[in-house]
Amino acid sequence: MFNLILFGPPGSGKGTQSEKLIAKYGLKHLSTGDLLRSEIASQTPLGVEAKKIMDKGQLVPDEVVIGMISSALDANPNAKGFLFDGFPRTPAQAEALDKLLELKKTSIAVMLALNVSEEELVKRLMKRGETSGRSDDTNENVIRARIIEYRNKTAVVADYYYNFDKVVMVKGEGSVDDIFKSLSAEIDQRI
Ligand code: B4P
Repeated sequence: MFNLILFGPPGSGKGTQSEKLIAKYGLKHLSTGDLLRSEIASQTPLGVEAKKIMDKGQLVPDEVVIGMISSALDANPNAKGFLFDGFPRTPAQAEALDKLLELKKTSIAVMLALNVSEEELVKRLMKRGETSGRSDDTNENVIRARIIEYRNKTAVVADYYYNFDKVVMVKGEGSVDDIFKSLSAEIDQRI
């Protein structure tokens, strides 16, 4: 089993690159953002609560997203491997993920971390907001709040994986295809 984390700030290209990587490598895509948005679309109690938090640009509580990931892992016993997109976003989520994978006798092979400047992130998310219908993409203040939340709570997750020598930084600016080639080269060395 090959498990990888695609890491980076909001708008760094995680969702964009994940689509291409799962098609190439046959991994199961687990995006906590997508899982939360599907709860919102179905108007479940979890979705109603999550929307209030996401609309402020804040992180949903750890126990909620860890529970969602745990269920998704159980629901895919025959997966070749998992691509985690937007998860883990806190050290507590990273520790929980390690434990869940250990129970399944597997682990994270690598964290690929996309590096993008803040101004480029804001530009991309504002542009996506014109068409995506995502309420967290339309307001610059909310976008900046998400980036601050990333700096304060999420960036440190990379340190957790640095301790295990599992982090590779990848340039996240340039064309989608060039970034995809760089990510693929790193995966090909390890898969
Ligand atoms: P996510 O759904 O994870 O959303 P994101 O970080 O905004 O998007 P992503 O990084 O995937 O977007 P992409 O770059 O592909 O999270 C949304 C919210 O959910 C969070 O704020 C939080 O509230 C909550 N949440 C999710 N996971 C959580 C967790 N684990 N714990 C707690 N809360 C959680 O795309 C951005 C845009 O850039 C696109 O329009 C794309 O077309 C464009 N783009 C991509 N690559 C480009 C390139 N190379 N050049 C130009 N544009 C590019």
